Amino acid sequence: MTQRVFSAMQPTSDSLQLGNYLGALVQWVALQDGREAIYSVVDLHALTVAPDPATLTRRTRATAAQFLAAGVDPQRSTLFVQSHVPQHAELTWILSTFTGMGEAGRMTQFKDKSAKAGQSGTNVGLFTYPVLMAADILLYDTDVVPVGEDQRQHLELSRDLAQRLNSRLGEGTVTVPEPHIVKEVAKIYDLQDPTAKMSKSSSSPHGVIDILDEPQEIAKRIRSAVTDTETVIRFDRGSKPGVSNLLTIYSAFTGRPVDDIVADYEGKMYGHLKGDLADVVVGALAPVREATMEWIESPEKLDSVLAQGAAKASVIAQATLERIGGRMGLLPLAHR
Ligand code: AQP
Repeated sequence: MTQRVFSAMQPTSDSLQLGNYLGALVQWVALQDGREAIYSVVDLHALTVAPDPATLTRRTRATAAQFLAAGVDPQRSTLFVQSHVPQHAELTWILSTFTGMGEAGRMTQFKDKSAKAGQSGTNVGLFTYPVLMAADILLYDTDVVPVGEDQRQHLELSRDLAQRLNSRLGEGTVTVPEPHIVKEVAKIYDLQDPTAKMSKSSSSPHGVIDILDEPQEIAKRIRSAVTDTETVIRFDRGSKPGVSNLLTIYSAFTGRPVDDIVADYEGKMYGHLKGDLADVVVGALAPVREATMEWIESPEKLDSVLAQGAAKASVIAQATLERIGGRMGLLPLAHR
């Protein structure tokens, strides 16, 4: 049987950052070959940060536009907005009754984000966020989930919940998903703080490359990336996190092994590496930026792609929800 792939991103920014692009989106595009792919802009997840309404709407379209611009093909794959398929919220409720308070409380993303926001700024949605993510994945009987390393723990919870459903409600209730994490680009680090992951919601924008940034801005951020006081270009995540991050990005865009790149830069200065990397990144992102703008300038066309995607996704989602509800004893709605 054809494997089914599902993955999603939150519309929490006008532009995806380089980690979203290399850690996830590039894999999404590749996984469309020979598999059935379903990709979503998860706007319900983004509500956990209480976005301004107009901003959320704009970012939802902009995020979908970037998926399409990067190569998600709506002829081959299903692309939809999470809130257009209400079964996500329904399954979340069901799954929350299978989730222990303890296991939800152990999620490091919740611990980090709630520590930053403080008790008054932390909503219940942030706590149940991984349950909604599990619902996203399990609704589609997903075999494979391409994500970055930062999402591994959430995916583990989705797997535990799938196994729990199958053991309580009977084998075959849902498919147990497998992660697809590409080791080399599993984590792209902040250019100013290369021990922290690059993130859309980073406290300082200087360490983040937004894929829609102007070329000069991208070049500037790469040139001012934090390195170290040595002058040798080599890959060593422990003692040279900044240089190693630059090498990872270089390798991801050129498809060349890190060792080959290191060999090319023997005896050269960090400035050479940064200058060349800026050219590589700017060159690779220019067509994505251009195609994104074209989609954003045609909102009707974009909304129509998303509506078709939601219609396709709903059919699968409803079948799964009815199967789970039926096995739990929820009374099926009689046909009149
Ligand atoms: N730095 C990263 N390196 C590799 N992969 C990354 N991803 C995110 N940052 C990196 C992957 O991108 C996808 C986006 O997921 P998301 O939009 O649900 O949010 P996230 O993981 O929390 O990403 P951000 O950019 O840090 O968003 P905010 O700041 O809004 O929380 C996922 O597949 C993720 O693994």
